[in-house]
Amino acid sequence: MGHEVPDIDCLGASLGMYRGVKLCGKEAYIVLNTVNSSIEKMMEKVIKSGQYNGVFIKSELALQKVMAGALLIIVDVHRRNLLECPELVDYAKNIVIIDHHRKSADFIEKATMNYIEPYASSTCELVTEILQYLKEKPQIEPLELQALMAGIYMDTKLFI
Ligand SMILES: [Mn+2]
Repeated sequence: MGHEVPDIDCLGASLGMYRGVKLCGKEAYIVLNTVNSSIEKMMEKVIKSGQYNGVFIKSELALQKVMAGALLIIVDVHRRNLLECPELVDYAKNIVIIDHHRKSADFIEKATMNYIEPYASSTCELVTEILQYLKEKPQIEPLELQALMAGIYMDTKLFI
């Protein structure tokens, strides 16, 4: 799960971690309630590819999965009130946060693991790094790589 009104860094990081979890042999889902204009183009590609049917789920289904013990991975945000679905935090037993924003006072304290690195260009950069450590020569779909690249590209303002 990312933040509300997700941007391309958020979507790229979500797709990257989706692949990471799949590479670990586990089921994975991405929480997304509505598509906004900044991720519209990428989501069109995602849907067109036909590879992600049932992957994007809404808050209600995510809540059920979290209540059943699913690990909650939060990307590109670490403040409860900015989440796509804040309630997930209340019910998740295990939470991992991956973010590049400067830590604010109201960060989610109950997280099992925090990877908050303000010196990283983007969450996509952090996720790209994680993928390399998850598995030797990870097989990542071209669309997911595109999304990760797009996130880095956007958050660095075209690498500036
Ligand atoms: Mn970002």
